[in-house]
Amino acid sequence: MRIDAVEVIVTSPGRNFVTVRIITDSGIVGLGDATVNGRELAVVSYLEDHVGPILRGRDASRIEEIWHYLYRGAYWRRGPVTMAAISAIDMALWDIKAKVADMPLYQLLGGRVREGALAYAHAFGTSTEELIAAIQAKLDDGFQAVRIQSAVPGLDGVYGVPHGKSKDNNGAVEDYEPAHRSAKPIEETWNSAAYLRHVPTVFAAVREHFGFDLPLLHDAHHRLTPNEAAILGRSLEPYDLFWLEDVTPVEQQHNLRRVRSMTTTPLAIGEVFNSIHDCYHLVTEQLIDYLRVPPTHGGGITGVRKLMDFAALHQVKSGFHGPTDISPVGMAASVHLDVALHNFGIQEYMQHADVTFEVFSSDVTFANGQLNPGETPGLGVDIDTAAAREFPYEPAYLPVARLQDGTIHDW
Ligand code: CS2
Ligand code: MG
Repeated sequence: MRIDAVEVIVTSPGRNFVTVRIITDSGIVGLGDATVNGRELAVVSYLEDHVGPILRGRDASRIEEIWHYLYRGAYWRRGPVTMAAISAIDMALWDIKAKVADMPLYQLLGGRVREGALAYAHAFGTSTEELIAAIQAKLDDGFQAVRIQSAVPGLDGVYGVPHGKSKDNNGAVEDYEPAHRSAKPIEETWNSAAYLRHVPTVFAAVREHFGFDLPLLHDAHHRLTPNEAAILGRSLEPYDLFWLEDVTPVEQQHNLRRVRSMTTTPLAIGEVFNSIHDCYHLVTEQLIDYLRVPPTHGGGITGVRKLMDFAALHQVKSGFHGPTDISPVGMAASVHLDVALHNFGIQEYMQHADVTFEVFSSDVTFANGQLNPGETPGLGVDIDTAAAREFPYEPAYLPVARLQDGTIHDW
C-alpha cells in the first residue's frame, strides 16, 4: 500500500486546527492531528513543504521506518513544530493500519486493560462561589475529577479563567479558550506572591464544600520558581490534590529535585514536551508522578507508546494533555492509548465546542466519568473536508504575561 498524497487541512470551527489526511493508493485514508496552538501555520509549512513531498510513494505500512525517516532523516531533530508534524503522520499511518486490520486502534496496542479512562474536567471561577458552582456543574455532567482554576484578587486576567467573564451571553459557563483571535497576543499581568497567598484559600473552601473524595487538580502553568513551587506544593498538602501541574519551567530538569524534596503533593508535567529528552531525568529520578505528553506533540502513537513504556519502568503514569487545542483526532489517539496502557493515570477532557463537530466526527464516548474509544476500525474519527472550508483559519495567539513592573514572565 503506497502513500498517494499527504493533505494538510487548516480549519477553525471554534478554534484553529491542523489535520493531516494521508491518502493511499488503495483508497484507505488516515487522519492525524498537527495542531500547535498559536503556531499552526509553521506546522502546515513543515508538512506541505518538507514532509508530504518526501513521503509520496512510500509504503504506508512501514510506520516505524517512516517515523525514523522523518525524525533522523531531518537532521534537525525535536521541537514542537517538527514533532507535531511527525506526530500527525504517525497517527494517520496507525489509523490506516487499524483500518486495514479492520480493528479499533487500541486492539493493535494490545487490547484493553481497563473498561474506561477516568477523565477530568475544567472548572473555573472569578470568585470561590462561582468556582464551586462550576465544579458542581461538571459533577452534574458526570465528571468524577475536576481541575480547578481561580481568578486572583488584584489580577485582571489569570490562566484558566476567561477575561472579565465566565458566562456566555446565554448565562452558560463559557469554555475557556486561551488563544485569543487577534493579530497580536493579548497581555496579562502576573503576581506570584498574590497567587501563592490565594490558591490555598480556594482549595480550603472547595474541600470544605465537596469534602475529600473528589479528585482535584490544579495547573500552575509554568509560572513559579522552584522554591515558589515548593511553597505552593507544601501549602496544598492539607487539601490532598490528585496533582499539581506545571509548577515550574523545566528546561533544567534538575530544578524539580528541590520541589520534590520539599513537598509530597503529586506533580504532573509535560504538555509542552515532545521528546524523551525533555523528561528523561524527571522520569528516571521519579521527580514527577504523571507525564502529560500527548500523541499530538510527542511523536504520535509510536512516540508516546515508547515514552509511556519507559515511564512505566519508574512508576510514572500518563495524564495526557486534552484541552480544546488537541483536536478530536488527537483526542481519539489519546483515548485509544488510555485504555491500552497499563500505566494510565487520568485523561484531560476540556470538551470541544459544538461547532467543532460540524467539521469533525468521533466515536469517542464519555459516560460515568470515563472516556472510551469506539469500535470503528482505526481511530474512529473523520473530517468533513467541505465543511472544513467553511471555517477559515484566523490568527490566534496565546497571551503574553508580564509582571506588574512590565517584565515579561512565563504565561
Ligand atoms: C493547559 C492548556 O489544559 C492545560 O493543562 O495548560 O490549556 C494550555 O494552556 C493550552 O493547551 C495551550 O495551548
Ligand atoms: Mg496545563
